Parts: sequence; structure tokens; C-alpha cells
Amino acid sequence: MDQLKQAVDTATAIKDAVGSVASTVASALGKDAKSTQLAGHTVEDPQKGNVITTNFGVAVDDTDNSLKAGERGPTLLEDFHFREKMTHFDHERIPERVVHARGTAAHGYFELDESLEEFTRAQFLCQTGKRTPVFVRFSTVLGSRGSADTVRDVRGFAVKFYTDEGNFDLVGNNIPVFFIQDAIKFPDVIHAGKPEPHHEMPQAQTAHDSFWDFVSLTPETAHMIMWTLSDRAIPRSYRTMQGFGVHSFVLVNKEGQRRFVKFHFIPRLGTHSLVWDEAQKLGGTDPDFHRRDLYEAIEAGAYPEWDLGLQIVDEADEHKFDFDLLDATKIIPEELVPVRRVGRLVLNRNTDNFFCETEQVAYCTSHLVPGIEASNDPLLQGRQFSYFDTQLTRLGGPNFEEIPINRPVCPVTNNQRDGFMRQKINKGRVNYYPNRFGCPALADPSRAYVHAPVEVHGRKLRARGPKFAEHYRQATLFYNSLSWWEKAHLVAAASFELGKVDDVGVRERMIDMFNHIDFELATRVADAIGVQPPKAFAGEAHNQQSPALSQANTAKDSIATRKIAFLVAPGFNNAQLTTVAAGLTAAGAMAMYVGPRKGEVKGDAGSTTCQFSYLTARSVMFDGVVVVGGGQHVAALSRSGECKAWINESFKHGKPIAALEEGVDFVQSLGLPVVKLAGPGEALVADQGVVTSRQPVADLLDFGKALFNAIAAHRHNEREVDSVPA
Ligand code: HDE
Repeated sequence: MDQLKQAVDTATAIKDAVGSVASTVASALGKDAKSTQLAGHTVEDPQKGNVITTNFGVAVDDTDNSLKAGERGPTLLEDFHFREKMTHFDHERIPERVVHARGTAAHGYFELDESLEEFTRAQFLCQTGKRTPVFVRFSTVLGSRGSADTVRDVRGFAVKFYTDEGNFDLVGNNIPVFFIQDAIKFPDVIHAGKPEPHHEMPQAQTAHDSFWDFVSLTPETAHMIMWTLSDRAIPRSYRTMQGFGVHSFVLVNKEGQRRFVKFHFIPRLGTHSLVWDEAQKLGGTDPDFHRRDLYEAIEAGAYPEWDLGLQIVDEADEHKFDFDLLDATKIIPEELVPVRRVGRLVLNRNTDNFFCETEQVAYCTSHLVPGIEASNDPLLQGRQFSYFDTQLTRLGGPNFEEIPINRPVCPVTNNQRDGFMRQKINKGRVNYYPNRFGCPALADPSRAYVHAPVEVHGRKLRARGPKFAEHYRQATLFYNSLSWWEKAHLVAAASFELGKVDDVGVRERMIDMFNHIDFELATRVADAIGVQPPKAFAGEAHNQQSPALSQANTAKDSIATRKIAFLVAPGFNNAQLTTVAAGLTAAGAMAMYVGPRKGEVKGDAGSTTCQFSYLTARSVMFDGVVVVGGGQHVAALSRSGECKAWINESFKHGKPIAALEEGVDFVQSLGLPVVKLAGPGEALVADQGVVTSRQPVADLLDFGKALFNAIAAHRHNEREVDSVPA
């Protein structure tokens, strides 16, 4: 609140100082001149001043005409420039990732606040204040490289820590559990989720027979599908999702003591989601919505941040839970083992080249550093093999570690040699060990990766631990923990997904699975998909909850980086627009202008520059909308179908809507709730995130506060009256 008061106070000062709305827009996008380039991307090309050459450095004076026998003659085979250019082009593509093909990435660092020396010898987790460079790639799982960002899917959250002791890759997701318990089933779950093989449809979605057929026959998926049907599977932004290592890993300290650990990344902006209708529309309006959001935030200096949290379990406590710590379909509820926040992950630099960095980065769960080990989780054990193997095909051979983005920051010295695309020129005559020169020498065990000697015994068999057999208790815990509106979204998602399933047997089996989780859930979904509702609850009843699982309880105290659209038409009230925009900007939000055309639009006193027109922007691209006063301007908005749809759609999607003076008439004319209009000197009452006022510009403090709260709340779910349980 103090922040907002300050914001509104500074608003007037900013207004006086800059005197122009354009400057306000510039500061909305960032603090320096660099970010004002955002909209146009007018970046100097580093190749400027160089001449074109062949790949072997020969200068070229014509790259538009192939070498021919006569002006109209056939092209000559002799044209090495043409052949080189075309051959290179023909081989530009590498295989996309089998899963997680669609993604984007950024550079940053991890800074440690609390030493974990007691638990691990990994140096980047021991030295407080130490900054370790990272490269983080976010992704969807099922879609191809060109698919839309906002589909319903799990999101990858892969972090490469370039530590002084080698690379540590934490290849996680935004959901803390997984579909299956044993890696051998991974090809099955992915085949079932990907487009069906006979006609390659549908792209990037699980709403089809194959996926739900597999799920309905595989009870261990029960917990995970509750998460993928929830709002977690349609995040607002990569910056507002949690990250999880998913498996139990093992920390080992200097004394060789082992402990189990689960890794969490917690976004400082809170964990927020889109709503389904919005996600689907964004798939058409801006298929790059998440990619663009991350890129623009970093360019504008609004660096995304997460806390790194750990849940640590002593080895002696391994068997004290009613689930198996090695079962990746289970969380450790935070009520049982609290999350200890130990450091901060910050992303502060975009890539220079998407292919060289984001496409060629090779994460491997087997990239571990001394002090961190894989547990016996059978899903993780399989991943230890799969990632390295997949890079051999994707990146063309065993030297992928030499690609700049994959190189460790510490020296690499060994006797491995040759292979496709070898970069390093190894000197000397020694390529074997032992050798008479004793080089390179073996590391001292105090520095080396030494697997903690743990006893392993058992009969050779294909089986799982007994606790792996229970699949529903945590699925119920998740459902119990959701707010009414999260439950409503989950029911709608299940009804949508299964509504696309033709096979009635699959739908019936899914209702049976839901009925093992929650009777009411099964009944509601059955009703929507034309299946007989169950007669009695088939599950093991419990009403435990874990508040940390609900997004209703996430951080809602900031409006930083929220994109707020100002709908403008000629004659808008310039003083109101400048003041509100400056207030939002000072509180960290981004004010953006949408007008009848891109470029300058005149207000009652001065003009503003619109980044978007009604044609190029839609409400789904923003976090809220503001309509200021101005008779002529509001009359124009009221005539525009696009503008009316914008307000109605914002309302439907639960977004904050603010209006001043004549703007209030516009909002009211659309039937939105305007509980009480505040006139001069009157207290403002906002309703359901609709904030309206007729107060003069000098008296907008109340309005500003209410608007701040409405934006910080993220969504106003009370508008979803149709979903309110009776
Ligand atoms: Fe992956 N996974 N996965 N996965 N995964 C890949 O590796 C695999 C699993 C995850 O941004 C592939 O380089 C198996 C769980 C992410 O580049 C491949 C199993 C979790 C990424 C592969 C799993 C993940 C991948 C494809 C079952 C969360 C993208 C391309 C045991 C903890 C990394 C590649 C990036 C990518 C195999 C299950 C996360 C084929 C066999 C569980 C974030 O190797």
C-alpha cells in the first residue's frame, strides 16, 4: 500500500516533469533508453561493416545470381558459392526434442543465501553469497517446435547450473509429480499423449481418445492428471510458475551422510494462471505468448526471480511416510516437511541466438556434481540413461558437450578423443590411462565425484515397492485443497478433455477413476460427458488438505510487470491517462495504449502514442484494462464492437477493469457491476475488480489504491457465478 501511495504521489511529479505521455510509456517499459526500443526492436546489427564471405572466408560480391552459362543459361555446377549456401541451408534443421520440443530460455544466476554445508558438499550450495551462472529452458511437453505456448500441458523447467565443480542439470517441471512411476512406461505415456499416429491429430493437446485410454487403464496417473486438469497446466507466464525437481534426490555431505531432498523453485511474483478460454484464444492471437512475455520482461529489466526451496529428509526417516519417497507420483506435503528457502534464481539476460543456445542446450539428469546424487526412484534411474542418449541423435554425436552453451566453466581434461564435430585440438601423445607421464592425474577423492557407498541388495525382478501400489490418497488431497473456483476449473477441464473422447468405455473408466478420488468430482464430470454418474464413492475417504497446493494462497501483493491496456480514442482525458499510467508504472506495472490506429492519437490536451490498434491487440494479451474519461473518446469506444467485446471479455476472464468519469458510463452501459460511483470527496467502493470513479485527477489516491488491489488479486473469480456450487 505504501508502494502505491508513493506511486500515486510520484505520478503527479512525473507528469509535471516529463510533460508528455510518450515518456510515460517509455518508462512503463523500462528504466533506460534500451527498453524504449522494445516495441520496434531497432537493434544495431553486429555484422555491420563486414562483407559477405563464403564459409571459408572468400569475399563474395554477388549472392543474388547463381553462376550461369549465359544470362538465360543453365546454372553451373562450378558455382561453389551457390552450392555451399544451398547445402548449408538444406541441413539447417536438427531433430526437435522428442518431448519438450517447444520452449524458450534465458541466462541468469543462482545466489545462495543459506549455506547447506551440513547436508551437501556441493560447493555452489555451501558458499553463501556465491553466484553461479545458470541457463534455464522452459517448455511444453507434447507440442511440436512450432506449437502454441498456452496449450493445456505440463511445463518443463530445466536449469543448468554452471558450477565451479562441473555442470549440474536440474531438469524439472512446473508440476511436482509425474504420470508414471517407472521409466519403462515413458514411451507409452508420451505416445498416448502425442498426436494419434494414423492422422497426426490433435497437435499439442491431450483431449483425445488415446491419451485418456492410457490414463484410464493406468491408475498411477491419478494424482498427476489432477494437476494437469488444474490451472497449473495453463500458467499465466513462465515467470509465474513454480518449478520442481519432482524426484527425491540425495544430498551427501563431507562426512558421507546421505539425506533425501526435493527441490522447489517458488516464483516471487506468485503462482498465477490463465483461464481456459483465454488460453485457447491466445493460441491464435499470440502463439508465442509465453516466449514473448519472458523475453520482453528481461529486455525491460524486470528480471524474473524464484526462491530455491528444499525439503530435506534424513536417511533414517526414509520409510516413515505412508508413501514411498522413491515414487515420483507423490509429493511430500509441506505440512510434513517444510520447504526451506536457501537462495534465489534470477534470469537477467536473453539469448543472442535461439538455435545456438536454446535449441542446442543439452540437459542431462546425469549431469551431477559432488554432493548431489540420484536416488533409486525408478523414473529417475531411467532418465539417467535417456537424456544422454537422446542428445547423441539430436546433436549428432558424442561431442555435444563442446557446443558453447553446454561447456562447463571449469576445465575439462580427459583422454576422450575424436568423433563427429570435435572442436578441441588435444595436444600431446597421450590418449590413454595409465600412462608413463601420469597425466591427466586422478583427482583427490575430496574433490572428485565419489558415489556415497550405499548398500544395495535384492533379487533380480520386474517389480515396485509395496507403497507404490496406492494411487488415490494424494489425488484426493490435491482436490480437497483447492478453492471452489479451482475445483470448478478442474471439473470444466475434465469435461472438456473427456468431452472430446469418442469411446464411451474410456469415458466410463475415467469416471470410475475420478470416483476413487472424489465422489462429487466424478458426479459433476459424468453429468457433462454423458456417462452414468457413480452410485457410491469408490475411494478411501479422507478430508485432509494442504493449503500450499492451492493457488488461492499464493503471493498477491504485487502488480510488478502486469500489462495494463488503456483503451483510447480521440478526445481522451489526457490528465487522467497520464496520471493513472504513471501511478501504475511507478508500482512496477506496464501501461500500454491501444487505439483506433498504431501511432499518435490526440487527447483533449496533448496526444499519446499507441503501441497497438484494436486490430493488433486483444484483451487476452493484457492483465487488465483502463478506460479514462472524455466525451468524444467514450462515444467512439461505445460505437466500437471491438472495444465493447474487450471489456466484456476482460470481465469474463476475471480481470481488473477500471474506468473514470465518462469511461464509467461506458462500462455501466455494458451491464458491469458498478456498486457505487465515488464522486468528489466520496469514498470509493470497488466491486468484483471493477474500479470506477468520478473523482478529479488531483484526488485519485483512493482510485489508485483500489486499482492496485484489483490488479494484485490477479483474477476476480467471484464473477464465475455459473460455477458457484449450489
Ligand atoms: Fe524428460 N526427457 N523424461 N522428464 N524432460 C526429455 O531429453 C525422459 C521426465 C524434462 O529443456 C528428453 O533433451 C524419460 C520427468 C524436461 O531441453 C528425453 C522420462 C521430468 C525436458 C526425456 C522423462 C522431465 C525433458 C527429450 C521418464 C520432470 C526438456 C529431449 C523416466 C522431472 C529439457 C531431451 C530441455 C526432455 C526423457 C520424464 C522433464 C527424451 C525417459 C519426470 C524439462 O531424454
